[in-house]
Amino acid sequence: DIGVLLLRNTRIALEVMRSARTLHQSAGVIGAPFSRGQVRHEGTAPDLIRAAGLLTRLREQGCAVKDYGNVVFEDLEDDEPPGLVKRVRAVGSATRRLSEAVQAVKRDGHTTVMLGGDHSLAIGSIHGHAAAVGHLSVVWVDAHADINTPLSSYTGNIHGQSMSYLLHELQPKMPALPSFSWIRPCVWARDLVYVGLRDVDPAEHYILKLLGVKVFSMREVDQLGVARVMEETCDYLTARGKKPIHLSYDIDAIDPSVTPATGTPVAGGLSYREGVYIAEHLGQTGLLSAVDLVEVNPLRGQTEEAVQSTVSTAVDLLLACFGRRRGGNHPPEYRLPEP
Ligand SMILES: [Mn+2]
Repeated sequence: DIGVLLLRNTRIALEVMRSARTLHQSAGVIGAPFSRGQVRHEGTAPDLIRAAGLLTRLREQGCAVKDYGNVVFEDLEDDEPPGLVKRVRAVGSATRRLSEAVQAVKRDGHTTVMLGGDHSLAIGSIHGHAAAVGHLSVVWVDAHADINTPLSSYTGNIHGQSMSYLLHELQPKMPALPSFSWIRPCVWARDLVYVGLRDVDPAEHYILKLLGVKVFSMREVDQLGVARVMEETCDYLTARGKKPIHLSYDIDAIDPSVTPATGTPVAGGLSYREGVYIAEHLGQTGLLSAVDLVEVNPLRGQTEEAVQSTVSTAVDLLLACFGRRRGGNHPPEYRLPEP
């Protein structure tokens, strides 16, 4: 009867949760509603991703979850007019606050889940992660390389420059920006892998070649298949020792037919299945220490369905990072009920 079924299912859920605790899976979730240099207030991506059940579903699959809420950013309305870099003070301040928030989550022992917001936030997220744990590997899944320097950028958009602030090798090419003086570069080019690129500026291509950065563009995904791309990614990153992995996942890496509600969609992206595979694979390494899920932008969805599809894909990517398998999961101590 229904009562027995409910009891049994509750017991299964408890067993799943217990088994996950023995795996020490725990997520510390931070919302960062900040995009294009501005604090966002209504119907933001972090709130939509939570409303789509991210926390509940992580707990149901056995992951301990602590929600740290949204970072409170300074609303710098009187930012300097755009020059070399757009809204430089606002972004400098926001990324600094996020770096501090990420450090606090890492001190509590969780895998950080940062819900953006735009990809400039990775400056703060990666900086804070490295400040807390030291030497990192970075897997940057994106249609774009986001590695322009402030001087090579055509647009002045900081969300297209994030990696340049973080890479040791690029520091001689970086102008001094007052609001960014707190940042210490913390990633070496050999510890960075890109997956999914298909819209790379000439200066970015030059930088990637100059520094010898490992890149699996959509061409390599087509050529090798996503399984081999991820195998090679992890072999490359762990060849000189196992370091914590920072996954910076831009939703625009996925094809815009699946995730249309994003600021800079580019045709020819990862399928839903390839996108999930990447998250599953990195989740299985046991090294995943921080995840950014950025560039979900409800304002850019043409329809309610477009926003829903984008948000639910973001949730599925995060569930895959924390152990969800498409072939199913069960706790190791599960036993079939006896008649
Ligand atoms: Mn990006």
